[in-house]
Amino acid sequence: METKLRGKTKEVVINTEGPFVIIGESINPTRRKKLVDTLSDHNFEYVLELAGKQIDAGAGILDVNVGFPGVDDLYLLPETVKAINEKYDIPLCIDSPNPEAIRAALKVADGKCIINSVTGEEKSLRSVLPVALEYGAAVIGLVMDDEGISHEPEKRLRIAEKILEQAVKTGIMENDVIIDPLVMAVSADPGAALVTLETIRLVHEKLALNITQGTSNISFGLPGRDTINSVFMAFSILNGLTCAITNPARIAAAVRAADLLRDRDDYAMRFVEYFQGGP
Ligand code: THG
Repeated sequence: METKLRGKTKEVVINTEGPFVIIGESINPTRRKKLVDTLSDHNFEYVLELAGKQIDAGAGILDVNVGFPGVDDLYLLPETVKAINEKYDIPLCIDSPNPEAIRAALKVADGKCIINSVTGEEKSLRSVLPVALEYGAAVIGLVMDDEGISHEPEKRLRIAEKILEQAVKTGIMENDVIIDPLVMAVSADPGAALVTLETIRLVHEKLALNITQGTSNISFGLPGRDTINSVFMAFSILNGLTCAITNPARIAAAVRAADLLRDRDDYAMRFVEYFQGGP
């Protein structure tokens, strides 16, 4: 299964049979005061710095989230997308709970983006899927619905099936649906990682779709976050994860090693290149 994305010219393929794709997480104002301050001033220099650093560290796609209290995302999301597109040729993952802000961003974005995200909630399906169709975007489906977030992998799978069914009914291609099994902090719920891992396995086995996750969510509130994130990433990849919203500077080495060990890196080219040119 291939999900093809594009920047201005550069194509990036998320492929269930191919190397893992890192979606850089850092353009996200949560606990980044400098990003809130600069974005509030409509100053995009820091966003561009975060974009450049993540690309250098191995991101193939960039997540773009400008959500903070009081933000005018209808204005700021498209402006941020424009600023990134002007400087970097890379596909974007438009991360917002507001379908109107997503639409405004897609209207000005280069190439083919990912919408992050739609859920199994009726209102979300109704408002987001037509936007994906209109702009030819791929879409991340979060496995939660009007009843909330289930602790049962089977139930999360059923929501993934529902999102896929509605997307296809809307006219979106099956390979443009990427499922997010939901990663919650293991510090708050000791079973959280196992539920996500089993959901990944089920979605991979039953639907064979591309699967993503917000990897760093797993380690909120704990020390040694990079270690937790890397081990969780390795387990997730083995179960069928094909891309992740995560921090490339801290996890690309583990990801390149996973590709190498799974015979998805001919002659260890990417692995060796990473360590020769890398940090
Ligand atoms: N699924 C989908 N989209 C998502 C998430 C998901 N988008 C947002 C989030 N979850 C993924 N992005 C992040 C970004 C940053 C962090 C975690 C998840 C993070 N940041 C550091 C912190 O808060 O301590 C601070 C930044 C830093 O210094 O690196 O942990 O699950 N579809």
